[in-house]
Amino acid sequence: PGPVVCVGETMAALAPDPPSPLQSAPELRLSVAGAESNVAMYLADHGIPVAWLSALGDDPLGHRVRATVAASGVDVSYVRTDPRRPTGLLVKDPGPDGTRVHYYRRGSAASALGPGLLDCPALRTAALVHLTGITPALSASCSDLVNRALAAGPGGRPYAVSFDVNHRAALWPDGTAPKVLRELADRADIVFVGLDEAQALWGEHLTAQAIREELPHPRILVVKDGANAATAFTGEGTVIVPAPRATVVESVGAGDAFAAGFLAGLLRGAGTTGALRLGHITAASALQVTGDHGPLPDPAETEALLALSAREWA
Ligand code: KDG
Repeated sequence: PGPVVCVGETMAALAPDPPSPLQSAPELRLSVAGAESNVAMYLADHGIPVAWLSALGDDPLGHRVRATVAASGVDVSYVRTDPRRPTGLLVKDPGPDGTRVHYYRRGSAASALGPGLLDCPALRTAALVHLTGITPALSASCSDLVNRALAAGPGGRPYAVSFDVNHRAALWPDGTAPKVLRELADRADIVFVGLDEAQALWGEHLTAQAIREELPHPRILVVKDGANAATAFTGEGTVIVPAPRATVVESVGAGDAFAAGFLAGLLRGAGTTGALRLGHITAASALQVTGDHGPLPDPAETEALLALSAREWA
């Protein structure tokens, strides 16, 4: 297959280190945060050719983001540099009730992206385009970009689209997220959504099966239930793979890692069960680190995990 193309904003990220409330934290760690570039970096770790499409400011943080994503083996040659707009920033505020995220991204370089990005040559050979529900919330032009990427002409789309719902409540102050994200997700080929995320968006008591009824069209729908299991609904039926026990240092980035593992599994022909397992294995790498991107197990260990019988895995 041609390479995967991940499209979306990546920001510089600041977080108190060690974790403590921002108001009094003595030191902050600078890193990089972006759901789609996280997916790209994990795909590259799995040996899948992948490009990341976005825009960054012509500023030191933008240069740092570009270099960090490139260092993971992702093709960043199509990332635009916008001389007039800054790179976005995310600041984490860990507190007793979890970590709150503060965004400084309005008017960022990536928020000015629009449907014109889809003329990028990288998309001519792409087998799969990965998008998330973050992008349509960034600006009207970003929303147009996602809508256009999901539009199917008479002959269908030239590439498959995967879409991670990635509901970020802070980005949807007008309350339109449930409707917009359901409509977008239902037009994608492959969809990832968290059980709790779907319940917050579309109904507190939804089961995985009921979420499938909300999103009947995607060829593959993956409903992730955190440390319990992930369920894939496909044309051939429903597959549930329990999550292996994992050490949890910080869960941010685990959803992106799961998506990358699942997509890598599909692209390698591992089948639905193998793809779900590779999703869990990759998510476990993200759970073990405070940043979004942790090291994968070595390939031999991964192969051994994929070869386990269902009973040995669970
Ligand atoms: O997906 C994990 C974070 O890196 C991600 O949430 C940051 O892209 C991000 C966003 O917009 O919140």
